[in-house]
Amino acid sequence: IAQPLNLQAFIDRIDLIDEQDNPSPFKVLLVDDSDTAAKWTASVLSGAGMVVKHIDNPLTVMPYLANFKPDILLLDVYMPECTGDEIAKVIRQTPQFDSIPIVFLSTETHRGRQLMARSMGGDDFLVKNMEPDELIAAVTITAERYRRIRRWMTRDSLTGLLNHTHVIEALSREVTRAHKESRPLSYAMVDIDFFKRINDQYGHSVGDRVIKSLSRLLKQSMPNPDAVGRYGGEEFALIWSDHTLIRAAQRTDELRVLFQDLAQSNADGHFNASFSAGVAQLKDGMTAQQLIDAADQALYQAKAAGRNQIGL
Ligand code: GH3
Ligand code: MG
Ligand code: MG
Ligand code: MG
Repeated sequence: IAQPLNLQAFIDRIDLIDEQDNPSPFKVLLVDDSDTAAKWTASVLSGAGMVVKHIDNPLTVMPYLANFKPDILLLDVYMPECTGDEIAKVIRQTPQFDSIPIVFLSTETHRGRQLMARSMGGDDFLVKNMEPDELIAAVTITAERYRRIRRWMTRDSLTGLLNHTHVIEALSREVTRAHKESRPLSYAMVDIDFFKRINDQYGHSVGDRVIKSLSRLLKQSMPNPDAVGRYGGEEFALIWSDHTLIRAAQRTDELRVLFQDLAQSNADGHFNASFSAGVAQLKDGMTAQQLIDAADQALYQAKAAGRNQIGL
């Protein structure tokens, strides 16, 4: 929604995004045929708090990218099985690994050879035997930058919650897991009541603040902050992993009570807002889309029955 430039509204927008929920240590996947070189690199980086996994055969890198999920890949260039740039080229052809930064770490000092390696998809080229501080800084800068980019790709810019695409992806993963492990899974669709009225009465920036206050509440109250997404404008998705329908409904109702009691402020004072939610539990053979549709139906019931309540 377009708004006139307003510095406070702009600052309000960034504070949620910059909030890093406990940044985890960087995971480094180190590919080097030399045990001695790898030991040194690993000890320097783990000394700086990073988690390092070393493999010596570049041909085995793919499963490690998928399972270890490194924040950064440190690649030697000259190895017996194939060169680091050959591996970089293969990795870059795999869309799911395109956002993993690749840093070469080699004895190669020839500029042309370094550039050739980088043209295969490398982000940086470090020459071995550098000072420990320099190595730590170079790895941190690149890993941090990519982590920020990934965050922007998956988050909603107003609230910092998972965006529409990524909350559905998270739900799909949970649906697969729930079917495989025969665990309960519930899903709630939350929608703020009479939100158009809030916008019309107090203006869109007050409306935005209401959305942000609910986002904060949901993020703080859910067991896992990545179980909450902004599904749409004033609609939120809650993934209740391992929750039966009744338990998920109870917990969503607790959130409803917390939200209705939150004082929302406008220019003249305070007002209260509320939400309705529809909750559904995954049944045998159901897809993520069918679960969302079931919750949507339940939400419709809650709205029709008078709002500020949970539909089942
Ligand atoms: P109901 O109780 O039936 O949900 O009524 P409602 O007014 O909330 O109905 P509806 O869901 O149709 O309206 C949602 C409104 O939310 C429409 C849109 O203008 C507004 N909206 C969507 N995204 C944003 C946003 O990011 N900021 C603000 N301020 N308003 C938004
Ligand atoms: Mg080597
Ligand atoms: Mg709506
Ligand atoms: Mg609404």
